[in-house]
Amino acid sequence: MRNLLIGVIAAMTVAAPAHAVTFTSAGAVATPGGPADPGLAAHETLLVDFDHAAHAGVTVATSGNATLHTGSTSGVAAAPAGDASRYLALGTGATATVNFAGLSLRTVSVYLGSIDSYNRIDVLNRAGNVIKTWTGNDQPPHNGDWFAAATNRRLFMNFGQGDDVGAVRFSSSGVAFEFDSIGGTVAGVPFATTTAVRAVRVRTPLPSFRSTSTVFGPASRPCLRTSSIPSLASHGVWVWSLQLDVM
Ligand SMILES: [Ca+2]
Repeated sequence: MRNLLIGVIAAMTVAAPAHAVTFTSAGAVATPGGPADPGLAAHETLLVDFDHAAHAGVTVATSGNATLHTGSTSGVAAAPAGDASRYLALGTGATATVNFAGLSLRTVSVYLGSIDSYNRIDVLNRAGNVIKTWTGNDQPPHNGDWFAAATNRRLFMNFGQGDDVGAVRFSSSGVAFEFDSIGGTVAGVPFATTTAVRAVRVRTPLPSFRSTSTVFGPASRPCLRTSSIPSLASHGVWVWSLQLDVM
């Protein structure tokens, strides 16, 4: 067939807010003194450590049996592995809500001690709705071990701009949920974005070629019109498109 490639019409990039809260975690790291907090993520600032005043724009509100401890007391609270400072422990039915609605955080991380299946974290948007939940069941073996790297972990929460996150709420339905050292990415790092790339080529025999029009739009919308060509099949028109999403 005497086809002629008449053009790579265009390629373009569209950036849009991503809607996705994701969780990752890292177990306590080995040190000469025993397992210890892996530490804040890159770019994070310490927001709450229960030893000093919270970072500007951050408040912590508790309900029920939420108490500060230093060291471990069997049957009451176990310090997160390697944590000799003050930490917060939630008994059965207690909650602690860390509110940062004025900061537009990109990430939050927290060091969790002796993870149990009944420990829970809800991520709330500024309207107060729960948009993502983590529980101890998501992190086997969730057996409350005081020292194991598997049960003493830093949980990393990553937010998209479209999530509009305003708070993180900790709660427990058993004894206990212990945590410390809450960090967050306050500024300087862009939100994750969705990038859509589309490239379209049209090939048609020269005698029948008249014109084409191409319309680009977000990934969720049609991007190509070939209405000026009477029949795609009979004129050997083909379309190639590529969509690339980057989170
Ligand atoms: Ca502390």
